[in-house]
Amino acid sequence: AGAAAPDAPTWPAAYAERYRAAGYWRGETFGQMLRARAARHPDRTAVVDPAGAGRRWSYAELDRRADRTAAGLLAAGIGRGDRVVLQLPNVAEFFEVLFALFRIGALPVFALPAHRDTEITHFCVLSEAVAYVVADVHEGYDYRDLATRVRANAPALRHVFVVGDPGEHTPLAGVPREPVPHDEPAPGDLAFLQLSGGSTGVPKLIPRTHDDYLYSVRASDEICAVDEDSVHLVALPAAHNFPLSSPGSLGTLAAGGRVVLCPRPDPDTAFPLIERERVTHTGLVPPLALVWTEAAAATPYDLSSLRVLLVGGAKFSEAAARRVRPALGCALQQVFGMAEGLVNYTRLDDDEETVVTTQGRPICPDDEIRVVDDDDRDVEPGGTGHLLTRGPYTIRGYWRAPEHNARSFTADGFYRTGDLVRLTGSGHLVVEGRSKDQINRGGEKIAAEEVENVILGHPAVHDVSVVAVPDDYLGERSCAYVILRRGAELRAAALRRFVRERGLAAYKVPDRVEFVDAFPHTGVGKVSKRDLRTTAADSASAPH
Ligand code: J2J
Repeated sequence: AGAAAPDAPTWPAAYAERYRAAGYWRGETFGQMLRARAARHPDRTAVVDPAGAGRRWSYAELDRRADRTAAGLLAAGIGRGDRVVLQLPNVAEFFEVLFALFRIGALPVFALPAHRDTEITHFCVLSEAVAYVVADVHEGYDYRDLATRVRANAPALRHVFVVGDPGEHTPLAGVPREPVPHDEPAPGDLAFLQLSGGSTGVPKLIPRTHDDYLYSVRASDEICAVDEDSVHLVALPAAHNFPLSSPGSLGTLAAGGRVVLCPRPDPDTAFPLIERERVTHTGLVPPLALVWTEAAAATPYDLSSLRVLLVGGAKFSEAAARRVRPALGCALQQVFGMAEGLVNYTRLDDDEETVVTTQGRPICPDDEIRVVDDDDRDVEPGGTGHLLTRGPYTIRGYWRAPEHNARSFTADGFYRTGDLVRLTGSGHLVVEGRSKDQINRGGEKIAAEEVENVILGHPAVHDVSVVAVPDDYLGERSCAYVILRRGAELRAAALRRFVRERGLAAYKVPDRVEFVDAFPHTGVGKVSKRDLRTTAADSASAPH
């Protein structure tokens, strides 16, 4: 009998050895990293949380809190290798819990505040999570009620910890106790499970190790000029891979800088914080970068401390990219990254044309890039094709998903990103499109199939196809083409409500619903999403 498939496929020994020898994997965990920073400069500010009555935690304070919460989690029976779904808004406790989990070797599963019943239940069931950490109420939504409902469907879930008023659950503030000696994870162990943007019916979990992620974070610091004096504003949801690691909050903490949490990413909230905290770095998705550049022209706030604006998550148009420096007075770095690993940045010393027309080049000399046709043959130099990649911080497979892995990775371990790119002479990548069945709604990823499955659950629906429609502001919006059952009646608004009530994140609710009699088909009888997209784009640009 063959050995059981591992939860998380890993690098072959020869690659691991090479990555260690090259100094990428340094044998340090995130728990040790924070310990070292706290020892070196205990009194420097690590985290500023303007929402929580203006709290400021020093490195020593964050270190101490992580230890105490770690002890509390251990006392609750949570330990090395256990999964814990973490769903917190941009509050200081996010880092307290995160580093507590890192220290005891339990694996956070990074949910986003927008996720609802369907997503959270899936994460809990798939990961067999033993605990779920939430806020009480945020932006008018009660996460304690969500936790109660999720609990009923997730048999392995033993604890719900609440930051704030716990309701029927356990207060996070109630768990801390005196630090206790415990097992520490090894640097090669998994550190957490990140979410995949996805292109299939259910989201996949991405297993990242301390060694590989710390490398990507440290290298990002160097590329983005992050050091002890850097102040990073976390404007996007803190748990997303971009604000977490490119270079993000973890990059800033690894450098000994200061992390400022922004409760909402709008200029009215962010600009006063930039002035007050003398923010030097932040990261935005393209639609927000557009809003900020426009707002900067008339703002009374002093934004002169800003040195670098990172823009990524979706394609940033050249026209918009050109406006960043004049409007905000800071450098632009485009970042094309993915939670599965590979991250590309334009460099601070790249010429202006490169910065505004490309999505950057890989972090690491050992990031292997292939641009291939539909049959996995390399395209001509400069040609557009599918991006495949392999390297020291790119996963070799998703968590517990062997069948999916057989499709998403080549036999020799390259990850099929689903992005269509071309390489410039300087080795920079230009994102030209996408082959995966996904909608990129201003950086928020929607797997068409996940939404289609929910819509198919409506009794009036015979068939559905969800596609992207171009949009000036978000880049793309979603449109559901629906074929109703014979004689059935349904209005667009009712269908959208149905999707929301099924407990899907609001950003996945189709922006538009079109009722049709049939779908265009490809030669082999499959629904042609390409033709549907063309139809959608034509009707979007036609005068109404
Ligand atoms: C075009 N498409 C882009 C870009 C990501 C840094 C930055 C972003 C992410 C991220 C990240 C793009 N232009 N500049 O994890 O560390 C699309 C691609 C890619 C997918 C990954 C990071 N930047 N994309 O967005 O896992 O399609 O990570 O494959 O959410 O976003 O999505 P995600």
